Amino acid sequence: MIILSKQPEVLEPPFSELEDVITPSEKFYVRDHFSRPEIDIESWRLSIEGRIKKRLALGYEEIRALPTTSITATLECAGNSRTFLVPPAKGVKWELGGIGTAVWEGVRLSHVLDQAGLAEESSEVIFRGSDMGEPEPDGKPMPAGAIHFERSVPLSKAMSDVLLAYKMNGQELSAKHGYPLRVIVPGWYAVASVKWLSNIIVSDEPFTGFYQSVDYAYWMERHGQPVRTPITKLQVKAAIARPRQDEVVRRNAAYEVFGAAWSGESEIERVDLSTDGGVTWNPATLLNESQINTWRLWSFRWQTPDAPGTTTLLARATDTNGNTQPMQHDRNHADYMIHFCLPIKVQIQ
Ligand SMILES: Nc1nc2c(c(=O)[nH]1)N[C@H]1C(S)=C(S)[C@@H](COP(=O)(O)O)O[C@H]1N2
Ligand SMILES: [Mo]
Repeated sequence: MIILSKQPEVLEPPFSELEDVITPSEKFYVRDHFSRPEIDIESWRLSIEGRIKKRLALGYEEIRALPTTSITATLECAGNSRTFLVPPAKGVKWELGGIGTAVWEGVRLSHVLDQAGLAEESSEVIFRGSDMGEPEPDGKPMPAGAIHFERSVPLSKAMSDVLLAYKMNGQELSAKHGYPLRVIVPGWYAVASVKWLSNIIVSDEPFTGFYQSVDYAYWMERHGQPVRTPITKLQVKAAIARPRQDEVVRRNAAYEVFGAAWSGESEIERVDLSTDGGVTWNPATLLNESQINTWRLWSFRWQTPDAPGTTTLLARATDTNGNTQPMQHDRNHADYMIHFCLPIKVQIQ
């Protein structure tokens, strides 16, 4: 793994090592904001509170005894591919590896909320992690002191497909990925998938916590006015795993270009590839069956040019909702949601 930060720990695998739809857990990227919390499983409780009828405090064994559900979901950090931004952006210098797909097993959030009983005015569900600290100053307005890592989803999302996961790829969740329990919000940027979950707070108003409205938020234009908006759904995106950036490829040879494509709450319909910097495009072959909120691997057989030189490869995904990747980064997204067609430069020798 490439170490992007030691403390808090931020790791990404070399994306060029992509092989399968399911990312092995030890190759799954890690993004912490604070030092990892130490959890004593005997005294640990998941508290469900706020606009509910009955307050709950569930122990680990009680949660494991609830009905089990498994989902396959791709998680991507909202800052993934930040090194492609020109001029360079502040923040973690992700290349392509801030993404992975795992089988998550746990209990549906809706099941737990049903047990607690929702109050009529409930509209938002906030997740709090056990970890806390002071965010790194980066020019944004800072909270007054230490805060917990918190994120929310609207009640409609909470009741549809959100999972409280205790297993990843068939094994107990590791400390890195949120043991004993983490949220999985399928189809959303991974910031919403709170690790080391300790509290679920049902609220009757939109949540405005630091990681909801200041960080991991962007300016969206509504009626001509910029409105601070939380980052939610994954944007349609394809990434090239092979060749790597600056790879040297043989001229006049067949090269198997390989990568992945994904989109939030939608499915990948097609991936097109350009080997001439975006002048011409040809369809790539999609390899695995389409499954909601799971990436699709694709390949493209490239007959490399006769002459030595350099060229730029670009992949462009389109989803079943008709969304396709832009050629340029949307400046309103600042240094997040980086999903324009990412240029991979190669040398031909
Ligand atoms: N409690 C807590 N949850 C968290 C975070 C965190 O720092 N603390 N990081 C978030 C972000 S920004 C990402 S991208 C994912 C990373 O999940 P992973 O480390 O399992 O890959 O967790 C999210 N959940
Ligand atoms: Mo992230």
